Amino acid sequence: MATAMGKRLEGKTVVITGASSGIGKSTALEFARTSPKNLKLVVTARRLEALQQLKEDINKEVGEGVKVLPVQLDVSNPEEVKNFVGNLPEEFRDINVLVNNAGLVKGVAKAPSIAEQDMNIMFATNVTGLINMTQAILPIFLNRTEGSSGLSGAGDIINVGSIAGREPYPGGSIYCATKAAVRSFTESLRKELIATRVRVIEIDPGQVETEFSVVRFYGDKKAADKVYEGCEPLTPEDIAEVVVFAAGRRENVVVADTLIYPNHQAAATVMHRKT
Ligand code: NDP
Ligand code: 8X3
Repeated sequence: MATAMGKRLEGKTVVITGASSGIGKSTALEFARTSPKNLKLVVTARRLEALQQLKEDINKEVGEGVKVLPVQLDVSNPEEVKNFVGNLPEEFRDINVLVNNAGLVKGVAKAPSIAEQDMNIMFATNVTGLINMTQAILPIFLNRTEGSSGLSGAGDIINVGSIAGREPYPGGSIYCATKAAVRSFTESLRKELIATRVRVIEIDPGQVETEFSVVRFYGDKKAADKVYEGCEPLTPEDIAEVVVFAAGRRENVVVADTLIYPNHQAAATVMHRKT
């Protein structure tokens, strides 16, 4: 029997950015597991092969009730984002949920030694990419008339921020600034959309073990592994469960803002490690 959450998600179309790995990939799987009978998932990222594998994994696990569409999309490319909705097959265009998850960090350099290229890619992906995706999909939400509330519009924008957006730390100035920008944009947007049924949701994870640190250290897996030494980070599934929980609430409930730590963490820079 479907859970209340599963029923609420039934028939929806969900777009996830950054679904080739980590939190985005787990979020796609969690949506499929929660509402396996009738769901459409548009999974996007730059690595198409990983998305195709994800589609196979989902259909193997939950069957064909979940229609998965892998779409190669670089959110840092404004033209690709502009063409995204128009290029979707008709049956995937009536989007209900946008999970703005694609994001990355590059390096631990401090000013004045931060590489311009790293700065640009972080802003273009984490900030401009997220805003462009939101602007591309929001008109679909605003055109929707739903329910007896008298308010127009419906849909969920779920932005993956970070503890880094709340608490800047040395060696993360650009990444932290991008996530603070996400936080600020999200809060403005929620206020701008107050007369609609669109829900604007921010989910801020603490430390999660994904490819995030491997990307931060330019592919150096040893350096990445050190980040998690002596502690038990969150898994991407832990965050995926919260994303799906937020999307699966009754339409009048907005899980506006959530900070999720592993047990050993109490701030961006306060962590207990076993020695
Ligand atoms: P991963 O590196 O495992 O996943 C990042 C995803 O983003 C990948 O699927 C990657 O896909 C995608 N991505 C990166 N650049 C682009 C781009 N230009 N266009 C489209 N997709 C892109 O890391 P996480 O799962 O940890 O990261 C997901 C989100 O969670 C990020 O926004 C991150 O900032 C945030 N976060 C992570 C935390 C952590 O500790 N791991 C903590 C707090 C927040 P591809 O390379 O195929 O394009
Ligand atoms: C990722 C968390 O603290 O490594 O957003 O920047 S942190």
